[in-house]
Amino acid sequence: MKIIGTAMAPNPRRVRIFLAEKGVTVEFEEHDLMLEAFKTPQFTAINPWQRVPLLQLDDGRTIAESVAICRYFEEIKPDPPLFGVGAYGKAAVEMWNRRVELGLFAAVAHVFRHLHPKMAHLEVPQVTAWGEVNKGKAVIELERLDSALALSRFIAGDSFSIADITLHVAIEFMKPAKLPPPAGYAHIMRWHGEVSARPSTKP
Ligand SMILES: N[C@@H](CCC(=O)N[C@@H](CS)C(=O)NCC(=O)O)C(=O)O
Repeated sequence: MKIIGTAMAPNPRRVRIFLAEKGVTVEFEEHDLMLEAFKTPQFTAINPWQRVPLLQLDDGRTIAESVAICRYFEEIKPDPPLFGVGAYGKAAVEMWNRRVELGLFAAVAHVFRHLHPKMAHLEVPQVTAWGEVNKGKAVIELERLDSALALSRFIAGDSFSIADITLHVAIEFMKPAKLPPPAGYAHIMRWHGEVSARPSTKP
């Protein structure tokens, strides 16, 4: 099996961190998304959405979407559990992962994709006003997340989970999106210091 992607792009990075936390090694086939590597007819044939990461199993079946790929490995290797434990724990991780993914991660991605000149050939059309609107949405999400992290060690409670991986990558994505670092959010900074010290999150 192999994972097709661009290693440092945010979504493939989420999967790489997840696998490092699991202690699972999977071949990574690197292509440069900036060179439109995922818009070719060959790649479009295996993923019409033209996005990565994409997990390709030995029998030829594929799984797209970062969370779905992580779910696959959670089922194969349940320890350490990164999708929560028990009814409440699993639901809490799902809730926080979706909140972060649909909230901060999406806002930062829209800022990057709609405002960064290097993305003009990939995000067609770039809508400057939408990029600008998402700067404000990112701030609202940061405020909410900071309040949540005042109450717990990790975003979904006492244990590290996939929701922390999504949040970590979203925060790191702010730099290439040219958003100011979240230095004013004390609880996010406390949490970010701890998560950044984990070997899995080293580039
Ligand atoms: N919802 C998807 C998003 C995947 C995605 O947007 N990947 C970006 C890289 S971070 C991509 O493939 N970009 C290629 C392009 O825009 O052409 C997931 O979670 O995997």
